[in-house]
Order: sequence, then C-alpha cells, then structure tokens
Amino acid sequence: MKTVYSDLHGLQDAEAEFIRGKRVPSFEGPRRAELVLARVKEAFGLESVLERREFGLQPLLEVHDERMVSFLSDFWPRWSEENGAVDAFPNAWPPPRAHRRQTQRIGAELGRFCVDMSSPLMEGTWRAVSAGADVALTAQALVSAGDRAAFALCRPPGHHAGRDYFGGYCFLNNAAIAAQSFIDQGASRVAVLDVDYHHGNGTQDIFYDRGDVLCVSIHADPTKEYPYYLGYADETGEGPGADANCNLPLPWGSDYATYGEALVAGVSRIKQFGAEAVVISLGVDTFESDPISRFKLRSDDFLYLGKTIAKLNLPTVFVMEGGYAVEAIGLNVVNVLSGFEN
Ligand code: Q9C
Ligand code: ZN
Repeated sequence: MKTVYSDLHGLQDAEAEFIRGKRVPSFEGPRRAELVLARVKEAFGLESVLERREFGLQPLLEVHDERMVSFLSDFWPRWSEENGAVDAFPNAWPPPRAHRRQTQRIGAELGRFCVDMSSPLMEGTWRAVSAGADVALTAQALVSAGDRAAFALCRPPGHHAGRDYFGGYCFLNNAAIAAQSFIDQGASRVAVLDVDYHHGNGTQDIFYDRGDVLCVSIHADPTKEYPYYLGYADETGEGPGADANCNLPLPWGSDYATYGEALVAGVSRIKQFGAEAVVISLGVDTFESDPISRFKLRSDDFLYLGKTIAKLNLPTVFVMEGGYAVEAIGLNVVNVLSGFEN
C-alpha cells in the first residue's frame, strides 16, 4: 500500500493546549507523523511513500464554509499584527442565539470558528492543514485510479472539524474531503468508518442530512469524553440522511473483546448500505497506553482491526487521525495497514 506524506505538517507545532484549567504541552505535534512515517518506511519500503499533489481550494469548499476557509488562510497577518507572533487561542465564544454579524476584532472572529482550547492557530497553520488536505486527496486519487487502498498520513488530524468550525486539534476535515471527492467523481454511495477514540463529530455533522455518505463512528462515551456534545447512539441522521449515521459509543475501559463486536456491527452496516468506497478515519488513540484516552486496545489488536476492515472488500482510503502514545504510534498504525493487507 502506498503512503502519501508531506513534511509541511511540521508547520503546525503547538507549544501548548489547555486541559482541565491547565496549560500543558500539546499532545498533538509533528513527532507523531514523523514516527509513523519512519515505521511505514521500515514496513513497506522507502519507495512506498509519495509526495502530495496539489488540488487547490475547490475540494475543501465542497465540505467547508467558504468563510471558515478564508478565515484560516487569512488569519495570521491580522492576528500577529495585533498580538505579535503568539499562538492564537480564543477567549470568547458566541453564546447560544447570538447574532452572526461580523465583529471588527480578529480574536472575536476566532471564537466563532474555534470551539475549544486545544487547537491554536500559528503562522504555518494554513500551509500545514492545506497540505494535509492535499495528502488526503492524493491518497483518494490513487484509490480512484485503481489502487485497492492508500494511506494518507495526514497531520494535524481532521475529524473534529465541521463545515464551519474547527477544534480538537483539527482544522480541515481530511476524511470528509476524501469521501466527498469519491462522490464528486461519480460514486453514489460512500462510507466513512471512524475508529478514532473520539467521536468524529465534524464528519457526522458535515454529512448528517445526506443519504449518499454513511458515517459510522466507534468511540468513547461522549457523556465522559470529548467531543461531549455529539456522538450519541440516537443520532441517526436527518432528512435525506435519515438512517445514514451510526454511532457506536463504548464505555471507558473497553478492550478488543468489546471493541471488535462494535467493529463487526459497523462493518456490516457499511456492507448493508452498499458503499462503493470507504474512508477510514484512522485514530490509534484507542491504544491501552494512550495518555489522553481510556480504551484498552493492545498493539496486536490493531492487526485484527485492519483485517476486519479488509473484509469489506472495498476501495479504501486510510486517513490518519489521533493517537498520542508516540512510542507506539508507528507500530499501531502499521499493524492496521498490515492486518488489512494480509
Ligand atoms: N479531556 C483527536 O484525537 N482535548 N482529537 C480533550 C482532554 C481534545 C482529540 C481534553 C482532544 C481531541 C483527533
Ligand atoms: Zn482521537
């Protein structure tokens, strides 16, 4: 399987995030992708890694609001002129029922788009995240040209980014962008299977009223875990998307015995839907030693995860999401990909 990678991800390099009132070193950083890349090269060979192609703005605008995309691309000059070269966190958010008129302050506009305190903007954010989207689109293009599967080694991750908001370390929804491009190339049914520890709220939200993209997410109980406000089992889609959304929340402490059952249920949902291609939001923060998560998957379990996904027998784009146990992130990701291939 080919892997698509761009080193521009390194331009998103947050010093800190805020967790439970404390400013702490960011769990999401460039080392994650570097370590995955190193393992991929060991396992699949140097020649299996490709640079991204550039696709421009149009594929981003198919799933994101134009105002958010221009906000992200134009943010830094305005922010740094007012505040200096300091990572940007919002300190105010529009309350429910607030008006939508633009303010004249960049910090206030930031609160309209950024939903939490783990996703700072910095000078290189736009270059990093637009390169990340191109990485996903390049992998999608390989698969639509006939490769059975491809791995988009995206960083930062994407599945918490919605049409007009970002957060949870995510800015552009790489998996949604890849899924949408299958549709734009003529597929009538595509599935996204999100195996990250956290619910893929952005992806769900983008496709919630659509019947052509089924979203299935297996994740920690959102009453206890980010993204908290979405990810419940009774969210099944609306309008033309009725019954095209499937959430499989699991309790803290779930191991592969529990996880594997949900996975089999999710996979059979995708078969039943009649998807022509699948995009995997591949987070490995379900790992037992993940520092911010509470599932109990072992490194070997990721082999079975990959094997189970392969049973779909569909063109498959893997898109990197979370995973913060850096010492094992490369092994865990490669195990999914090898389990899929063998
Ligand atoms: N209680 C991904 O894995 N911070 N995002 C949570 C800890 C946000 C994780 C605070 C975690 C986002 C792609
Ligand atoms: Zn996650």
